[in-house]
Amino acid sequence: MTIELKVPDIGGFSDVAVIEVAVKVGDTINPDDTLITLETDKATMDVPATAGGVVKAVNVKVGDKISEGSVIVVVEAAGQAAPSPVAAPAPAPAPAPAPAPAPSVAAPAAESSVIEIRVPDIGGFNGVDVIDVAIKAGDTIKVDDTLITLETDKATMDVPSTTAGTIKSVAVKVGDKVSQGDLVITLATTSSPATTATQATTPAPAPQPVAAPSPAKAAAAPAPVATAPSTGKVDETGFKAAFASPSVRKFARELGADLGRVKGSGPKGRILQEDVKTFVKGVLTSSAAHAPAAGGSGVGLDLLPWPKVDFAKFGPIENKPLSRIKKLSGANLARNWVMIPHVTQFDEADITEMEAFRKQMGDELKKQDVKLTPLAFLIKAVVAALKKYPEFNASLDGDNLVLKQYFHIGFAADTPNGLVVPVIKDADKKSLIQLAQESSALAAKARDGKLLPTDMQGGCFSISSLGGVGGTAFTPIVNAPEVAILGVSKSAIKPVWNGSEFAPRLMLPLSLSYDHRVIDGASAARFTTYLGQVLGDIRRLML
Ligand code: CAO
Repeated sequence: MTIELKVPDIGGFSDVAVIEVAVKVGDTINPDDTLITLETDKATMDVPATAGGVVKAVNVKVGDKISEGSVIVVVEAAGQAAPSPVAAPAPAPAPAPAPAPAPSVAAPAAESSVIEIRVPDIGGFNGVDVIDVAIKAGDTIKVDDTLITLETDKATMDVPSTTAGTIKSVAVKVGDKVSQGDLVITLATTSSPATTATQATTPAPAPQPVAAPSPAKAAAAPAPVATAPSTGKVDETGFKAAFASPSVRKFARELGADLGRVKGSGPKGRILQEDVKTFVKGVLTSSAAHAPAAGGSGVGLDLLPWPKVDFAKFGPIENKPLSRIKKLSGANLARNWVMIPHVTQFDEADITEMEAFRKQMGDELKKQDVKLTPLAFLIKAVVAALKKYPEFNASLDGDNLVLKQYFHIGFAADTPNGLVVPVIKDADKKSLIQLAQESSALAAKARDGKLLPTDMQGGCFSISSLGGVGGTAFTPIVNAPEVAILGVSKSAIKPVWNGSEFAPRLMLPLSLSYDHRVIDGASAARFTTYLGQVLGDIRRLML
């Protein structure tokens, strides 16, 4: 059904100037989205849509003079709502309406054969970026076809369709931020009404993470430093006095931009949306070059621009764009590397007896289909060390240290999609066998790309074990907002002096990187020494 959205009663004004047009043909709009901004000699006012749908025609342009009843846009309406044909004026900026709580299920719309597919449970994340929209209105899709791809700061995940059919409308676009329950598409189903009714009450499957970034990336909670630098404190007086339309004010509020500091390029110096974007970009660029240290200690950095070299001048080259995951994890690794003053403490643990016990138990446990690797012992030993040295189980929050009383241990897992860091929750309450079972189940889930965001949340401390691969030592990057990470390399038999002779012992190399703002070198040495004692004599774990 097509609907004309017209200029509503605008307080008796006629021939009012259109100063902004916020929509274009092909846009999918929701009720309350701003269509145009009008300006009288007294005020500017946004005219919001009262109906959602796809914009088929835009009948006004900037500079037009319009009055009550003029047609603004023609939309192809989505869903069953019979909208008022007249848009309502919004002379003052209104806060964005909170998204209506909606179940993460496909709910039937007006006709039993048209359903809505909404964002399912995405692990408690809100305002998640839409980075890809794989479908468009008119497409025919099958169950499990990817609709959109979302990206949190921990993972990207595809949202699949729960139902087959033909897409009537798409409610999201790249760059949107969505939360559980937000509408993704409306769909004319190809299933029978009976099937559709069943599907309508079936929860949509949780989105599948495509991959998550390296351990330095997958943090337990948002890092103490915002991912995007703040645009500064908003001066309310300056904000109110700024010459800008309500929609631009709302846009600036959403971005936290101080309108009083934005230079307007519109008629009579009016601030346009583009001006706000330029202002925010400027702040972000300068913030990146003067990045404050995590925790707000305010250390500034003046970085030289990246060298530009024409490599082709020196020999043949091939350009290969970085993958999205590499770009994402790279940004986080760079932040953690630059903002955290890292020190790495190296040590060795004598695991001769531990390995003998593991092998002995391993043969017994194999019958129960449990594979006992050194990782389970490492998790146990790390929990014991975190209990003894609580500042390692902490996060910086400004000038405060948040000490955690729970023991969730992350471990880096190498997968075809990249590195992910699943987290074993309440590791202190689990036996060696349970830790072995859970770590191998999580590693298998990671390799199959089936980890959920919740599987990667809440970590207190990370272990990065390259023991199964090789190497003698490395310097892992702390997984902010954690304050330390244990790197483990391949164990090797070495001659160790026992007071009277050299004895062959199996030595496990440990590389503990830590945030020197929180942890002193002596504490780190005590931590790895204690780890060595525990791994050297695992009976200590029972003390
Ligand atoms: N020294 C010697 N051998 C070791 C070892 C060590 N430190 N750690 C594991 N091994 C052995 C295991 O005993 C196993 O041997 P068997 O097959 O003969 O029993 C073999 O290496 C392979 O172990 P695994 O890798 O399957 O199991 P795991 O529990 O040790 O590790 C996991 C699981 C998920 C951590 C691992 O598979 C992995 O992905 N590691 C890579 C992590 C990574 O890339 N880190 C770098 C991140 S950058 O900081």
